[in-house]
Amino acid sequence: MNKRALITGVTGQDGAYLSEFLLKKGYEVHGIKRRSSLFNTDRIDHLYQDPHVENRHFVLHYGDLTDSTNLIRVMQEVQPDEVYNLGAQSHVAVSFESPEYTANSDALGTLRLLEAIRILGLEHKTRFYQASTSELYGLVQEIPQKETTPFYPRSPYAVAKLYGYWITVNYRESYGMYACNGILFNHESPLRGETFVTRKITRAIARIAIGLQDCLYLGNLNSLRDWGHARDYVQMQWLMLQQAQAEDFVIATGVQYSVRDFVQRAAAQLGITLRFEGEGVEEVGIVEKVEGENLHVRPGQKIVAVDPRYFRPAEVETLLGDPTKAREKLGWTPTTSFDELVREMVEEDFKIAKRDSLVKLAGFKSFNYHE
Ligand code: NDP
Ligand code: GDR
Repeated sequence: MNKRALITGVTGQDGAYLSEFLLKKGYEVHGIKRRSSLFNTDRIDHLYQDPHVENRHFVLHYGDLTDSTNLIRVMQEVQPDEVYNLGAQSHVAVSFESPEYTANSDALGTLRLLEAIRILGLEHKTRFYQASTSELYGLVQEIPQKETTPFYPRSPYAVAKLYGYWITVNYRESYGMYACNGILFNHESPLRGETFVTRKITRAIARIAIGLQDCLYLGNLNSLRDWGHARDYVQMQWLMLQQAQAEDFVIATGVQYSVRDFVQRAAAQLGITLRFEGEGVEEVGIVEKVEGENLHVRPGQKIVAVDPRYFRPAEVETLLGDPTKAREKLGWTPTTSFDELVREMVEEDFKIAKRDSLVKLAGFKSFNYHE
């Protein structure tokens, strides 16, 4: 019998990569998706199987982490061997705007799933993965951060995820459940949501190069992050559920770059050399040299500026992970370098910008988000 997995957040970045990964391993994959007024399955449409087909391996269920009865019903129907709780209001800045909803979905949502497993008597069958985060470290107490580093969350998102972390540990210790936390540092890809900084940068740089946008407005350029590739990281989510005993692991690359570095590397991929000058809210990114062909930028042009709107009430200035435990116990090392990650993201966004430009030339309106 094929193993059965249930994924919350199946329509998100990690949900898409994990579904693909598990399907290749022969799993029957069930995903929980939210009802939305527009289609929200772009990232997994290539995996979709018509409901009229028999023996489907990929099945979607409507649901929401804020709805216990729904979660219990889906859990009962699926009887999963493995649950991956990837669903969350995952945007740190947005969590300051919607703290209560963030707590409901990210903290209580985790509890609801664990309880659903327990209520249905699945605690010795179903293994549980919780998408924990480097945001737990917040105001960092130790550099680099590892499994034993104390937490100091700095946003409603991180505080909600702190509850998710500890309730997962608590159910493991209280009920003998196989439940574990992956403390994942930032991971990105061409599927990353457009309002996270990396994707916002690669999308904007591509659009500026094509002539669809004039300037990229960002918040804290000094912020330091340990960025990996989502494709590498979902493998770890699976591997963590295949061990003899449930344990928590940090997943990171062990290398750190600033937001400013990311912008420069992204521009360089298209043959644009960027120079930053000025300080604080006055800092700007100016084009120094253009080597790429047919680009709509010229030396001296300002294409990056700071907008304090994107500053956060409390910032996480620096994150750097130590993945030694994952390497030693799970035999894992990330395979995608920072430059490869940036290249892949810029290439994909350049293709999308070209397509948008053709749409515009043909007289149709194209989209332009600034968030
Ligand atoms: P995304 O924001 O891309 O995806 C989040 C998913 O959760 C989407 O499918 C979203 O649905 C779904 N969702 C949101 N709210 C609810 C809800 N109330 N009920 C059910 N589903 C909901 O996140 P990622 O894929 O990047 O991240 C996956 C998980 O890992 C998240 O929990 C995130 O907090 C955590 N994490 C992510 C890291 C990263 O760098 N990417 C690092 C560490 C942790 P919809 O598509 O409808 O919006
Ligand atoms: P983060 O990711 O908060 O680390 O959370 P994000 O890409 O949003 O921010 C990273 C850093 O960049 C700074 N920044 C900006 N961020 C955004 N979004 N937009 C901007 O314009 C901008 N300018 C500067 C931020 O201040 C921050 O310091 C992500 C999410 O995926 C979480 O769900 C996950 O838990 C953590 O990564 C690990």
